[in-house]
Amino acid sequence: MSYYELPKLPYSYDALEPYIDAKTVEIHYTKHHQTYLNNLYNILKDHKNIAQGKSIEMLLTDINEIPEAIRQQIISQGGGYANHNLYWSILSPNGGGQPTGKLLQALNDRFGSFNNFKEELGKASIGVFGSGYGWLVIDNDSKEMEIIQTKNQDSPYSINKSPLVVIDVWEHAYYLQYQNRRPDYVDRFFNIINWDEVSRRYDEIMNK
Ligand code: MN3
Repeated sequence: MSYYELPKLPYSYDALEPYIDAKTVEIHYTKHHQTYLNNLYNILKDHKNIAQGKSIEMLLTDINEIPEAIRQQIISQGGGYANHNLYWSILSPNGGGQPTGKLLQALNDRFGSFNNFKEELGKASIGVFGSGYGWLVIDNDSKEMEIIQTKNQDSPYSINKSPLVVIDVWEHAYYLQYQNRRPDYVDRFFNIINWDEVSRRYDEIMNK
């Protein structure tokens, strides 16, 4: 199953400072993310046919085809792996600001303004009760943008949505630096969102 790999972090551990501290990035990536992948490997070890030729996104999209005995484990560990793949990829030390072009237009159309969008995604992320995520997604049927919350490691792919932006609000994502101040972490998260990458994803999803 060498096709499920830990994606290389596209920046150094300290690159996201002062918004996310180096120790948090290192532990989040080398321990939490890696552990989801390790656990996924262990589950699939005895079910090699399930993952044959399928990306993790495909596996989560067709989650009801997974045998019931291991379905929840795939949701948790496969979701944890996929959610973190996306999380690191949409962050950049050169991020922040606003997107441009079609994505900005779409955000303006859907949410009234970029600032309204920010406020709504922030509110949704801060408001997750317990561990989970705030997301900007595109519904695969309507192609409408939506802001949603998920719990634990549940994936938007499993509810027919394609993710654009993810804010991890598990405590492991911010506690070392922000302790209980989740709103501060979420607020500052917008300074490191890689809008070029999000725009690339937007075009890819809309052109599918
Ligand atoms: Mn996490």
